[in-house]
Amino acid sequence: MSESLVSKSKFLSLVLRHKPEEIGLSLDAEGWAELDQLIQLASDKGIALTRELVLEIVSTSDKKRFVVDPTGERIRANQGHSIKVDLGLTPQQPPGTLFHGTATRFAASIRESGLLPGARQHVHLSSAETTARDVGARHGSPVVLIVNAVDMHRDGHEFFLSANGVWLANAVPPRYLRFP
Ligand code: HQG
Repeated sequence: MSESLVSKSKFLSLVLRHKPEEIGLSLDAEGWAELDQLIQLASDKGIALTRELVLEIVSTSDKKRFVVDPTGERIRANQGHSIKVDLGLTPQQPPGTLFHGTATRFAASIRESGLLPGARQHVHLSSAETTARDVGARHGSPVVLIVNAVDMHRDGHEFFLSANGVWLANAVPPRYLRFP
């Protein structure tokens, strides 16, 4: 993806996950925005978006961050929200083991309190260790924690799978975490 598309993709993440009010956009309860309205409000702020550009971002996003509904009228982020939206996800049985990448400087606090969603709606977990390492490296020197998802699920904790393959949990108590 070109640099200009990456910056437009980051803009979409900002307004569809965190701050729609920044451009006066409204999302419905399920996180959908009207695509035409989004394009208009963005251009009012000097961000040149067209339907074609948005569709290119949606289809080439490495993590499939966004989805356009079948009518082509609405767009939303698949996960990663800090604002409260109902993605309509149903609880799923997770793989036995999941991974969470974080920075080594957070490890002591995580040992103490477990994984907390912080600003986001969920804690993000990966089925692949390599993905988790990349996520952790965004924050600094990475460390990958192993989540005992089988026990956690058996004990009644819910797991959700986002449309783009990210495992989500409300929190992960310390007893289900293994540190390398
Ligand atoms: C850490 C990207 C101290 C947590 C990625 C993480 C992901 C704690 C940071 C998605 C803690 C939050 C999400 C505790 C958790 N004490 N630190 N008790 N509990 N943390 O960015 O998981 O590119 O909100 O380990 O691919 O890094 O945006 O979450 O380091 O899927 O599409 O607090 O963002 O996707 O950081 O990343 P974040 P994350 P996109």
